[in-house]
Amino acid sequence: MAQDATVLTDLSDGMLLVTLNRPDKLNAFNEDMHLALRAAIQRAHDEDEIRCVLITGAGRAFCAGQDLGDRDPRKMDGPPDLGETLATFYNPTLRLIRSLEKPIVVAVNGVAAGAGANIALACDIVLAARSARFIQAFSKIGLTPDAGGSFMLTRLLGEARAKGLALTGEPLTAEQAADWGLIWKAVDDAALMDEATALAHRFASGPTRGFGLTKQSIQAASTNGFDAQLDHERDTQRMAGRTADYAEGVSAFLDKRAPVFRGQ
Ligand code: T3D
Repeated sequence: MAQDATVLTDLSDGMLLVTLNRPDKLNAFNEDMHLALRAAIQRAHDEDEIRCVLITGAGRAFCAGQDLGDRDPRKMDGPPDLGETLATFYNPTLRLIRSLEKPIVVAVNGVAAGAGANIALACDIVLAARSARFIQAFSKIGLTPDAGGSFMLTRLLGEARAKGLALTGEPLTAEQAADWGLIWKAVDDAALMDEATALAHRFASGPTRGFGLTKQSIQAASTNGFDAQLDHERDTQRMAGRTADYAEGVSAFLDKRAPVFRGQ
């Protein structure tokens, strides 16, 4: 693993650890880090051996969103086309995260601002250090929530809290984020990585295809009506019922032993 890379990856026992690695810039996104994160998530799509992803940040922050040094208006000919940068850099990664048929755990080790906060929120299980803060920093620089933030905040919190966070740009503590249902859990700083790693390893030895279908089903529920969702459950359960891991789970229960899931 190249220690100077903007994203570090390490695969162990089915878990791909992905570390955003620009600590001097609070892991803000430059183009290189965008491409490296995307490549890491694409790898998780492509390799059967990877059964869970854990994302965290190097140093004291999780991610401060876009590197604003790359957006200095005094060094540009005219206003940038930020729609183009979203389409080129952020949105493909967000789509890869949401469509990955394997769990993604995030350990938010420090401040998560702008797109950094929203990338974390797009993942499946968000654990955050008690000292971490979630900041919809966009309004402070005249922008609007991106990286899926307008979608996730509104669905997870409702319009009142989504607008409150987006318009004020006030930091939300990890504890408050957990109380509001924005994240899974706030964890003592010293325990964060151990807890996140244990959870990710647990997922990495679980019924991977069932997990993938569960993600799909819960994500579909935010746009489906009740009838459509019942049909969706019928279809996903049909697929889950045909997996080897389902047969193993039921056999293990009947044999009164622990199941050995192979992700098949
Ligand atoms: O542009 C597009 O393509 C559209 C997409 C946009 C997506 C977005 O994410 S827009 C939002 C961009 N992010 C921000 O506006 C957050 C900016 N950062 C902050 O507000 C603060 O740094 C934090 C609240 C995150 C943390 O504050 P604090 O006091 O803990 O740290 P600090 O002193 O402000 O930052 C430490 C260093 O990191 C500092 O560098 P220095 O002085 O030590 O050399 C600071 O400049 C650097 N840094 C922090 N955030 C960024 C950054 N450098 C570049 N870009 C950053 N986003």
